[in-house]
Amino acid sequence: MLEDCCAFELTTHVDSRGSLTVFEAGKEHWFPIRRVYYLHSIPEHASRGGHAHKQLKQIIIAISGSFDLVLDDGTARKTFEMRGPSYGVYVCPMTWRDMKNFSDDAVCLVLASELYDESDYYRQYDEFLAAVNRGGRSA
Ligand code: T46
Repeated sequence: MLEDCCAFELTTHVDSRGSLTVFEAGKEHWFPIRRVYYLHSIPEHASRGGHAHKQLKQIIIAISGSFDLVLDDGTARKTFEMRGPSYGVYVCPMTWRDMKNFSDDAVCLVLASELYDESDYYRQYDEFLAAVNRGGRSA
């Protein structure tokens, strides 16, 4: 459900040398992290995402630059403006995501609950919607 996805502030320590932002298990976490990846060198006008996950939980952070993250649970849609490295969004399972409007310097860090598994993806929106209408169960 879209209301289970949420934006949150990470703790940032700022001093004369710059800033240090912390993501610490036991505080800002919804799951044990099993995989980390990041999107970078994204061409102008490119979009990414365009899929949902059956089980995977993720946290998305714009550690550099900016982009828009559009989340859709099959009934409602919400856009998160990812504009800073101290701001994260928790994306729960069964949420379609599209990412667009990347700035030149955008780097998107993703903390994921599971290893990569292509069978966890819905890459066709109509299949995703059908699963939502079945109550989130796989075909
Ligand atoms: C998501 C958004 C934010 C791997 O081999 N291992 C991995 O861990 C991942 C994430 C991808 N891949 C391969 C699969 C494809 O051949 O990398 C290629 C590009 O993946 P994809 O088209 O899924 O990339 P995005 O940016 O559209 O989506 C990714 C994640 O897949 C997705 O879970 O939420 O980033």
